[in-house]
Amino acid sequence: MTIRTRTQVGIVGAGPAGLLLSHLLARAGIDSVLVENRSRGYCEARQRAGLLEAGTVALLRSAGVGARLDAEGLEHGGIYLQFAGERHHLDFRDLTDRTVTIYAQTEIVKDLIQSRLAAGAALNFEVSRTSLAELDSERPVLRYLDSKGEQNEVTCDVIAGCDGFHGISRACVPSVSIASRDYPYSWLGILAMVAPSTDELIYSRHSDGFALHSMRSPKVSRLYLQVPATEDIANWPDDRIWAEMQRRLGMPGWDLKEGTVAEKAISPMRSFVASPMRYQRLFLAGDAAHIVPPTGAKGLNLALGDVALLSAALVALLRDGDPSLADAYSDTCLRRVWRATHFSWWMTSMLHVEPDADAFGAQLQLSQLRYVTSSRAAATSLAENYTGYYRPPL
Ligand code: RFL
Ligand code: PHB
Repeated sequence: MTIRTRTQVGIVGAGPAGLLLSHLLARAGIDSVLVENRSRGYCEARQRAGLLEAGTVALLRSAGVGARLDAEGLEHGGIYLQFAGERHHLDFRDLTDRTVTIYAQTEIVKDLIQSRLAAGAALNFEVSRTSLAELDSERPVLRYLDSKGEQNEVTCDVIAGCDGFHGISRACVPSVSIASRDYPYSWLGILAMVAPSTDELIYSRHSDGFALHSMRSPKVSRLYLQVPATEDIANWPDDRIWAEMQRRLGMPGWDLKEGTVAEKAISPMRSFVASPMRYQRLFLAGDAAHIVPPTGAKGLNLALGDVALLSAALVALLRDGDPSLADAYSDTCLRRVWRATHFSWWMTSMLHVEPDADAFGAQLQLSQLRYVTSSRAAATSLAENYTGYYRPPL
């Protein structure tokens, strides 16, 4: 037997994009049904992003889900860029009057799930066989098997594909066009149970490869190492990871504290943009439409920025009968996405060692690093992109 229901917006995916969209729509009186193929526990534990632009912080605050972020987030006024044995500070407050905030994606997801469930929202975890149909009709359909194995069919006004890079929604946009780059390296990321050894993030270009010292809280550090694209995590016992971190991040007179490695994983690096981000009554948002390498810390910020635009567009469309924002949605998002795509590619290219690097490539990177740490104009350009060139609408 098929369970048939009706909603205004069918949302695929309980990542930050899908969850914030369902929250913003509910605040405007629009109902939604959200389906997610993983468990709630899995979504709340998946280690990913950690750095929020100023505009993203303002967006979460204005959406009424900023209380724990305000209490626990770590506000940073800059970053360190390290290369050729020197560590330089870029002061974002001075350069742009803006800051960034460390607050883990896992915490945003927990805050949003809690707030949605407290409001009685329909969040369906552990679904399977999600599929979309009748997208070019007035009533697109979302089908899935629920966690009990029952067939469900939800008739919607609109469907939002917030199902990440490996989801099903993007393939439902006919003649979608893809622009992408794969990078010849990956990031090995660890979560370490040790207080951060730095007050602000350190991005280090070392001749053995890139390293990043980030953090999650005053007691937990998050660190990354550039490794070959095809690297196997089995080749990286904890003592090898720490030895490499010490080599790539070390500076005379500065101590990198080591601790228990609670988690480690390797992620590939890719730039990918799908366009358009809409087909009739299907709208894509977040990683379902675009991904960036993590060097610029843009992925989560772009995903939340997309749904800020999308929720405003859907409220205008479904409540007021005004299609203008929905019609502009894809172009508006893609302008922001391409700015972040360029910035992320540029940061990545400046800081990573190419497997076939020659002296010419290495000297260009060093020259660029010297330029952004000595020219106020160049530093300001980095700072305004890093802290968020486009702000999401509030
Ligand atoms: P998500 O988070 O991937 O969520 C998509 C959800 O959809 C579900 N799903 C389905 N559900 C039902 N049916 C199906 N057929 C489905 N297929 C998939 C998935 O299970 C999942 O729950 O996408 P969303 O919401 O667009 O959010 C995007 C962000 O997660 C991503 O951009 C960031 O994590 C990227 N990122 C960073 N972004 C930043 O802004 N700042 C950072 O500091 C930062 N660091 C990072 C990162 C990503 C990383 N990795 C692992 C890729 C660091 C790393 C290491
Ligand atoms: C993180 O804390 O996970 C993080 C921070 C900055 C980046 C990438 C990842 O550029």
